[in-house]
Amino acid sequence: PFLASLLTHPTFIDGTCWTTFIDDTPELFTLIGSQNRAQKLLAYLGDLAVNGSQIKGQIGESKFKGDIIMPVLTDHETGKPIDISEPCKEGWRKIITEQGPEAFAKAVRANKGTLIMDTTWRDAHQSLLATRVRTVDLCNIAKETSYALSNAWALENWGGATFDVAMRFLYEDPWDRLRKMRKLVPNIPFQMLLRGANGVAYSSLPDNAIYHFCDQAKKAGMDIFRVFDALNDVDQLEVGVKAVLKAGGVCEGTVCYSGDMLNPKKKYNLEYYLNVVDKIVNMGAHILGIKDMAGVLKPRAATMLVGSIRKKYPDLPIHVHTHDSAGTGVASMVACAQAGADGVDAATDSLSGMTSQPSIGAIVASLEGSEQDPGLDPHHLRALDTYWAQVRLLYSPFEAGLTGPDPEVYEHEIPGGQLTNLIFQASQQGLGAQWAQTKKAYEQANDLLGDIVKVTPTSKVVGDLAQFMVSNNLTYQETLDKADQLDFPSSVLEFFEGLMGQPYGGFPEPLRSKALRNRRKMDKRPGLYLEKMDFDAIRTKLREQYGGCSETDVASYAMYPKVFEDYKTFTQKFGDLSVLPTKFFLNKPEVGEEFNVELEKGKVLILKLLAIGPLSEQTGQREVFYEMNGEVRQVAVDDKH
Ligand code: 3PY
Ligand code: ZN
Repeated sequence: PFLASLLTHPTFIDGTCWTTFIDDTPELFTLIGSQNRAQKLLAYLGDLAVNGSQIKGQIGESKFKGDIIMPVLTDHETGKPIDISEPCKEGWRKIITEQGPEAFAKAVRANKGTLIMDTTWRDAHQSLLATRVRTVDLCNIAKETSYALSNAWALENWGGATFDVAMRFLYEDPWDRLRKMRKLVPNIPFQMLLRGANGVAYSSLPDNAIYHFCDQAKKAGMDIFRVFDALNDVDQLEVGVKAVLKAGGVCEGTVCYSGDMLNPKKKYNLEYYLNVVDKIVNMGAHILGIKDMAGVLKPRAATMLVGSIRKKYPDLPIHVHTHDSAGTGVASMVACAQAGADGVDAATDSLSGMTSQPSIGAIVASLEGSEQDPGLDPHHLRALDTYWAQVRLLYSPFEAGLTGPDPEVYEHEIPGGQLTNLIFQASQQGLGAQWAQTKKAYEQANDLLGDIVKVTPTSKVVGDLAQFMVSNNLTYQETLDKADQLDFPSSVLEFFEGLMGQPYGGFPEPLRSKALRNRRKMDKRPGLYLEKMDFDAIRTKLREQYGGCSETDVASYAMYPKVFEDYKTFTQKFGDLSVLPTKFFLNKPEVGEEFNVELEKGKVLILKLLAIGPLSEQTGQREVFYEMNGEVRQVAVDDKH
């Protein structure tokens, strides 16, 4: 019917030239666009109906497939619902946009209470749900969040694994996510996690790629950049810090906490940390971050570490991050607050605990009425959490099946997100019994590598070596003895080459040389060896390949060339799936079930699965019939069973 209407359109019939035709009849071309998009969407939905979800890491279907009930925030005084038709305007971001990063740093330092950064939009789901929470589910609660968390330090909502996973597994543009969130939450600062000279990738990139990335991120709406280096290599860290400062962002220069500084037998002690902090301060970071990625910062150590830094640097804002793996997260964050931290991290209750951040409700309750009271309304927090409780069930196919705290983390020191992944992998491969062995191997692998700081990407190095030892049945001693013959995982070799920077105390020898054999050894930061990234060449390539590209596409390609190309190939076939409600992204629709997809504002498709045809022996395909806005549409789908 569309083609018929096009061919019989008077302008078409009388042969007026095409450009005038496009200008004069834009409605027809929006129609072409949405027809095209609708057809692509149908290709995905047809595939889903026949084969089920193909999303990597998904096991089974969502536990909850109902309609999400949205929370209503009420005003305490009037008892009436708060009008959220427009996002809230009050919040800490105003200081950043109106007065700049230094003013923000001063203001959070001068603030009496301890502020909370909510990590629900990044680290919480990275740690519990394999980073799979989609843009639509973040945006759907964004306006309520802008009110309930208007006094928060920030929302951590980007960076870390979200960048890679958005494109690789969710077929979403991470920049598009950022821009959408920004529109809906103009008042609360956004904070991201930047892996220093690695950007948001897994090993070092040329310096100009980091500068380009930070500049684009700042322009797209990012405010605060938590910059860390996985080895606390300050040369590596400095690349990120400088790039953030140049872009005009708030720079949270971060030291990663490892081991147990109260244990005199351990490698990293107070003196070590204070030394790294001195260097971060000298780089000109606005804020000091302490990143306890494994959740091994016990309350007494927290008091000593934060207290010592506070004493040495009375004006330096301190922001602490932890994971609740051992169950001590609330106690540690309370200790940090009492010792003088200006901000601590927490996650919405339903996405908190264990490998995620400690519960926001629990921290707020613990500090309530004290000098450190974070100034958040517990009723509003709980209202928000009713949303997240439902969303967690929607994403149940990505649960790792964690059952409780793991105090053994003090020995193996596996970071939160990785701990979830490793547990998940062990249970998937039926290696439940081997899990204990993997944890032990992780500890040994860490020792073999010289007791390094472990967080992305170095945590992957230790994890890969541990799995290598388990699967090849290698003891600690055998790994050392046979190192010159073993085929080590590539991440281990990259680490030994120096591609992730220099570990404190140097590389372990003779293991490094034995493992590397003839490979290069870099003894300075890798950026000094890498060629500048040629951005003009990338722009030309992407334009030729895709008929156009944005500067944020260029940044995505610079971080993850292959992942970006795969993502583009996918969207060319299936369109932009970020508009599809998660229920119908992850689960087979029921025959006869009607649902809506808003392709763009005001352009809604009403869809219903009508039938799935029989398998054709010749083609191996099935016809799938959907009703789309009242018309029957069919799509041929390969049956992958
Ligand atoms: C990341 O780099 O993704 C992390 O979350 C490190 O903790
Ligand atoms: Zn974390």
